[in-house]
Amino acid sequence: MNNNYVLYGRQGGGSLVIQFLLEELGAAYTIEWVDRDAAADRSSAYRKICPTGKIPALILPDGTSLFESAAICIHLTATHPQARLAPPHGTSEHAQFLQWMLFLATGVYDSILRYYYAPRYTTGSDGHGVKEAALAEFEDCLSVVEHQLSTYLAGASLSAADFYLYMLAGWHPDGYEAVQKKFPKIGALCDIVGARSKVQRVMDQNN
Ligand SMILES: N[C@@H](CCC(=O)N[C@@H](CS)C(=O)NCC(=O)O)C(=O)O
Repeated sequence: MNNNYVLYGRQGGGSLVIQFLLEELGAAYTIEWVDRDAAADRSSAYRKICPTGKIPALILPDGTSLFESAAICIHLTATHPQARLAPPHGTSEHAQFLQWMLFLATGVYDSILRYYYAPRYTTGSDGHGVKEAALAEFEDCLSVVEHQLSTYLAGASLSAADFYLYMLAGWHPDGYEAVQKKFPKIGALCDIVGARSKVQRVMDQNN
């Protein structure tokens, strides 16, 4: 066992936020890119690491493997409190942080998955209606965020929730430009996150 994290991901996929956080923390990690088709096979070796076959998954320095992006993010903030990527535990800002992490995972992330994987969500011959409804729900979720947002999602400085939102906003089918136009406060927050050199480095690696 080495003492590094091992991140399992796919370029531009849900591993992005984990990579942002690992970079921000200055943590030692390696990345394994997972082939989508291979992971879809229930007997693939990857299923032993992540039983859902989805990315991201993270192997912790003690060898434990974790899946579910929000859980991984929350764990990283809890084990690196000095990095202040979440408000202090037990405060109302931390409660808001948890609220947004869960909303981003179950509302925003889930709806955009339905857009990109529409045929899975219908027994009909094409997923067109599913796709349209999914995009509408994704934008509804973003408007909930937009209406509640001041500068950051939780507390007075950047938290993992802001990095998570940045990743998800970038998956809008019309890109960040559409988000900036429709959701100016989210757009301004994305500008702050996207201007960080570590985020830019990760984005370059994911192109
Ligand atoms: N709830 C999961 C969702 C993970 C997920 O669906 N990841 C996508 C990529 S962004 C994936 O691996 N899709 C492959 C598939 O569904 O076949 C999380 O937050 O980690």
